[in-house]
Amino acid sequence: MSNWKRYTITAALPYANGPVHIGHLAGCYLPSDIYVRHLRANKKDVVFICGSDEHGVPITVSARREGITPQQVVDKYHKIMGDAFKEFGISFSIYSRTSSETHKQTASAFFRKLYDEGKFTEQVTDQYYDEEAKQFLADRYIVGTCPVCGNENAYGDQCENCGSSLSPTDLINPHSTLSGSKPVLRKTKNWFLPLDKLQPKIEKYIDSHKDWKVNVYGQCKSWLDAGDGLQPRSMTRDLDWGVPVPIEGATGKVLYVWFDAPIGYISATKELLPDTWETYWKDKDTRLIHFIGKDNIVFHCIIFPVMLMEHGEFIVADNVPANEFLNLEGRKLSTSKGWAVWLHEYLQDFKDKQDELRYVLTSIAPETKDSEFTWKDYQTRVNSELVGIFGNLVNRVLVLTDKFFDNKVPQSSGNPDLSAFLAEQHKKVSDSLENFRFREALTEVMNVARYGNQLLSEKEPWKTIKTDKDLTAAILYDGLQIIANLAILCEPFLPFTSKKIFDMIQIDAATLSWTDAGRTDLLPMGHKLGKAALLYQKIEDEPIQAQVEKLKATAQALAPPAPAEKTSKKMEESTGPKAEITFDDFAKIDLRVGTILAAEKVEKADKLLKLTVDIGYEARTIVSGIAEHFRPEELIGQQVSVVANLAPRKLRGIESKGMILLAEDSTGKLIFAIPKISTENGSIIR
Ligand code: B3M
Ligand code: ZN
Repeated sequence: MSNWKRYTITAALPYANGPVHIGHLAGCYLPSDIYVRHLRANKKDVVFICGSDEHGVPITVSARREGITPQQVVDKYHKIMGDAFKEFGISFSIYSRTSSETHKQTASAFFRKLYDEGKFTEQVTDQYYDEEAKQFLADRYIVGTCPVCGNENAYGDQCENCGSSLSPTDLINPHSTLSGSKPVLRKTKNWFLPLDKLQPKIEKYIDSHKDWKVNVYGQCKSWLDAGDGLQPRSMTRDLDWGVPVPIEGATGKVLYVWFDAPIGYISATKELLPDTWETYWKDKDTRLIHFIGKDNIVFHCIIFPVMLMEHGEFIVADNVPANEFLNLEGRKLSTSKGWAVWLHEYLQDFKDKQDELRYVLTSIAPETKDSEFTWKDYQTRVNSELVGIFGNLVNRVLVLTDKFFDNKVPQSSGNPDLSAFLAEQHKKVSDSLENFRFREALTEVMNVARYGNQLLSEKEPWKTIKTDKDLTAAILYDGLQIIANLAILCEPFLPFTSKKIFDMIQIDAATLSWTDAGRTDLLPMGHKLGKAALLYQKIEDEPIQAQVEKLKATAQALAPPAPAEKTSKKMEESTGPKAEITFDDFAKIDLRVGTILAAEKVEKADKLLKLTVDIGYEARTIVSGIAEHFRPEELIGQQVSVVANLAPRKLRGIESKGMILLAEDSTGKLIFAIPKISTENGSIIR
């Protein structure tokens, strides 16, 4: 194990706007807990830091939705999450929160130092402002019609119907969700971290970490190598929920949540160790590791390190072992769509089965690519692996020892094969853990249990007892040493199981450490054992079925219709009759026949094509959301019907003049709505 003096291990601070689900656990809380438990078993000096992320728009949006204050939202979820983590055995040294006073002071002082030293650039930009609510609007607070698909409830940053990523000024007919009024653009000043200028510094840092997981290193590189490289990023926001910007002339502004949240790691360490926290953040011999999910990579590998470097007093992360995503029953996990298994509910529904879930989630952890949790697979793994292999071994060894040797460790003259095997397994598990390969580590632990089962079925102590007591003693002696080894090796993964085994073999766990694994004399001869009890119970079909049904019911109650249903619903709406209009209304529309002369993709917009259309009296640019339906080259020469007098609007910075008419059939296929016989460009349609 590498020679660091101490460790600061952080796990991403979950937003306190909803409970923790299995995706969070598999993504970062279980891997970090396993890693920390392994360090502690090696008697390392380690702090394990986490807490609730209580600022930012995610919180204020939830507050509005639930009709309570942001403070009530964070109080509610901070408690639910903290309690659930604890019950699940996630062994944080502290579970803090970013609304704490210590955090406010720490984050303000951090910002102030960078400000005083001239590390920020000031920039005035146009932002939407709600004149009735008297506040600037975060992207999520602006709703309007999606320029791509026509969804009337698209957000300022994204349309959830077609998935396009938008900026607020893309929206047609934007309005504020706070007051319903039409927002106006207003100038506002914010403080930016000039990531463009800092790029060389960041590159040097990333390049010195080619040892990072490929998914992490690769994502960092693609940010750095993107077209124009890194762009300045504002570290302040016009918002009323967060840490106030601690400088003059910044009333009504708070720190950007991604500025304050990672400083939360430091604040939490301060709260935990008021006198010695600095050694965990400033001493070069401390190894800092951030455990996160892949959506947080840029913040932990680029923005936070550069904040720390600019500050000057702190160490930066030596590793950021981010995981990919976990899917559930074939779909993406989603809090808002109710497609999730919530930890606090699992703990209620499956009493005392923490290790069962820890086992399954570690076995399928999305370490190198997205992976999938299904209830059926959960049941199978628990029944065939935990019950069938692990539990079965421990139980058989203890029951037979009780029966044949009065529950005392019998005599043996030693088994060099077993010593070699256990030493080898100990090394394998340790290596895998140190390299953040937790699935592999767990497999090697299970291989120890498999070996034990094989030993029993080959040597059959229940038969040999009739003819050879010494041989039987040697077999069970080996079996007992194997389960003592398992008690040590499984602890990072299955801490509840480990404790139960230690109780059954009547050994004080504190007297052994990780380095004792591999030994074949953990249990001395003659040592009196405790009472055997089953480690795991078989999981029947019924509770599994109940979970699947619960999942579907919650999702149905909460979620907007799934994409497929949505298309057909849209069809129904659009095929149903619309309200009557007058002839004069209709006559206002200038419909023309045109021909597409040129077509090209719009950069960074998956759905948009930029078209040049000849409408007889002129050729003009029309941006259309059809890129997923047609290749640009197949459109050249296509005749189309054009709404020629539609007010121009800007899409992705391109002025679009007019609209092309299309029909959508029941399968979602788009067909150009055009006169059947080709006509001259510019012909009026009426
Ligand atoms: N709360 C994002 C998230 O939950 C964010 C992590 C902060 S870590 C400093 O995905
Ligand atoms: Zn859309």
